Amino acid sequence: MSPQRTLALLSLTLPPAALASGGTLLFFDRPGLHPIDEGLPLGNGRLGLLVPGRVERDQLVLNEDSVWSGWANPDSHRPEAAAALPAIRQQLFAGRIAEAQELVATTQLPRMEDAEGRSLWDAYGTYQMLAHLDLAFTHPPGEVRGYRRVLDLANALVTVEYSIGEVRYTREFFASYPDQLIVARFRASQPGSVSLSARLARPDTDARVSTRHDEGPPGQLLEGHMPDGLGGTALHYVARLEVVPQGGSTTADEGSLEVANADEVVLRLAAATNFRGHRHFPDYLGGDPLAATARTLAAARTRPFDQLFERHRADHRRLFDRVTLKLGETPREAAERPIPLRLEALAAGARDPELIESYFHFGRYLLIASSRPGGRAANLQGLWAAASPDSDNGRLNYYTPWNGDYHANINVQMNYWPAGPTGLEECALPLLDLIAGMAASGQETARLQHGTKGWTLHTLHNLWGYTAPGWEASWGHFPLAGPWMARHLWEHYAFTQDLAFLEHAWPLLRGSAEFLLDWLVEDPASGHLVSGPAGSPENRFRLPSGEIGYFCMGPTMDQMIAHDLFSHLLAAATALGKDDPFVAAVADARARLLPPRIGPDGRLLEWAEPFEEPEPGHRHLSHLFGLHPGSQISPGSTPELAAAARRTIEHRLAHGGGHTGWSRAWIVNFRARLHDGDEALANLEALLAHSTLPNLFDTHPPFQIDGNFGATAGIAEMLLQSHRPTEDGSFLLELLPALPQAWPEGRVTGLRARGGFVVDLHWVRGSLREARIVSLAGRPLHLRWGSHRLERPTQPGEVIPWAPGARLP
Ligand code: FUC
Repeated sequence: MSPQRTLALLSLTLPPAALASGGTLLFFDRPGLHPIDEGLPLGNGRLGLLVPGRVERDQLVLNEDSVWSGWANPDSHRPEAAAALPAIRQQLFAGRIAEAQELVATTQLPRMEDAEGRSLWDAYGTYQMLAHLDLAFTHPPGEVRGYRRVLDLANALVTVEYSIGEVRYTREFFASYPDQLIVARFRASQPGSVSLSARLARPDTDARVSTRHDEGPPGQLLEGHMPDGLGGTALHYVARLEVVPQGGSTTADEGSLEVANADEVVLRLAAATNFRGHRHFPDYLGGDPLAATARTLAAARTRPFDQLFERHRADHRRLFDRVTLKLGETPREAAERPIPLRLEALAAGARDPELIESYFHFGRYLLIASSRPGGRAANLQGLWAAASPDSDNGRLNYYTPWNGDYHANINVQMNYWPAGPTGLEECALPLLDLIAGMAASGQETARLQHGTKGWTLHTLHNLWGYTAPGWEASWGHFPLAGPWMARHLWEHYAFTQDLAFLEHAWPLLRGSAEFLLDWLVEDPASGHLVSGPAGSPENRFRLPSGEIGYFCMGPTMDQMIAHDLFSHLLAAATALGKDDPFVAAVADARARLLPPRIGPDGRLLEWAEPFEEPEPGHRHLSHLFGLHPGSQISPGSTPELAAAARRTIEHRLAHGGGHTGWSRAWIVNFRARLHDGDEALANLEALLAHSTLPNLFDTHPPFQIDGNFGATAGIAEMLLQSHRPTEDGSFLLELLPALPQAWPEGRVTGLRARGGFVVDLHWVRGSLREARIVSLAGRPLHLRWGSHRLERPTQPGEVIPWAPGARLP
């Protein structure tokens, strides 16, 4: 905003229609300064936009989810790694941890430079924003009044409105999946009042921007190639903008597109790269993004704005409207305040159940916006990255925190926790593509690095199929990331009951189990099968000598992941009627796994022994994997382990745990699985109070989207759980298992349970008033609410009402 213009921050009251929208409108009363922290996100699963909404000069951030630097690195594996494994294992079994770690460091990790001196780090690359869309508006002189910015989650629409003089200005933005476009419209309450200039820019890079004079409306083309980190270039990216004014005059010069005194202006924006998809390992590039974007814009020219919007709205609502949620009433005056003020009030102790509804809807919205078939899986920032000026030289730095990659030791998995429970399994399809890609390159990691069959990866994964260990042992070496990813194949089947999908996924599940069977070794002391050399993601322990260790044989998380994958493989084999020696070998191996153990202080052991912890409040709670997302531990089936899990959480929290957004979100899920409803809510509120940016994005810090998704799943887990398998191949549906006292009355519709059930719940005074279950697949139904149970067969499509608590006082 220019200095001569002061923004009158009027406190606006939303119109009654907005209040009735059930927590799906996010309201802000001022523009954003920082695009990531305050911009309003839009996305069609592939293209993303952040709208700060500044009045005079706005800088929108445009993303395309395959915009990555770097390239596949053929030297990331260590051919000598497998041969060193027996020695490392022997040292670890003998307690010679320092020695073993030394050997891990010298034999198991990639070299940071290849023979030609090229850096591994540069070749790994980074996800980055595509471009800025710079907009400059010309207004008559006068004060800005009545500013509001709204993200309408139900319609996936951002609007910015303000008045200057007698004129009310409106901007609308959406990102369309059906038309693969970003669309904006600028209007004013008086004719001839829209004057703006628009410009695509990718500063401090070699991107070329040119004004187009070919067919169609005036437009701009931005294109360039990403550095491959090996001295050349790789990915080809393209963005095309066109401007369609009504009335007024338009000038298109090489700098920008200018429209003066129009009644209305529509912008259409297409973008693409030549990345062909994760499954195309190692031939990732192909196709012509110049032609593809030209085709996209040409197709859109046949549709007026309203039609483009209607097609977008219908597509979005088909997914978004599947779930409704009512957790309570926030006092009207509080509910009408802008989101940042509501977050502040919550941090000061106010209860705001409608803000939690909004946060839940926002999580579902973000998954729809960042993960749709045809696009990439949601990365660490979903798909919203923004370059920012480097403090040293002021040039734009395109690095995205943690490379904006796929971290597979909690983060990318957490992104997909809400998909099944909140009715968005289609949005998990890009993840299933990603897993197929991981398996393709991860076969090399299994063979070259570990000397095993099957496939796996470690902590890091980029667009170029990186599956070798990361470059530091303490965080980068995590061979059980593969089986953890593979659990999502089973989850997709569990929610959808799509047997054809399971058949298709079987080779990947089997490949993951093959890796495990080769990787696990017998502990000479106990005879159990253990994983190792292995750590507990990113955590460390202290040896009696004072030395810091990370590796042991049989850390709890690895054992639990192996148990989980083997269990899913066996369930899949039953569902598919597969009964062969391989399946028998998996059953045998599962029975021999070192089980979870409780340490002398009543907590679950994280490593092979109760080592001292230098950081007792560590953000990862890896050894609780069996409680969530796994199902090895539950209060009903393993009460002692569940009690140990509770003590583990309390110990972490007492030492400052839960301080990153995703860590806090995971704790919400743990507490829900332990049926500790009040504690689940307390952690959810802590997440909103301490780890949430003004635009509701989760912050690590900085922005990391996993916490949004993890907490959305956590809210669903408080209301419905279905992780416990039953003997007849179905699942136990636990209704309202972790309802906090602060939500005595509420309603949820459209939650999904494993086994193919749609669940609506209505509760009053903390008691289930009525449940309505739709059985999509005809699986046996096992319902539980408190001590009440219902067990019965079902038919596909059958609707089952249940009102066990109706007679309760
Ligand atoms: C994991 C975490 C970090 C961070 C990074 C992206 O490795 O340990 O806290 O979230 O991923």
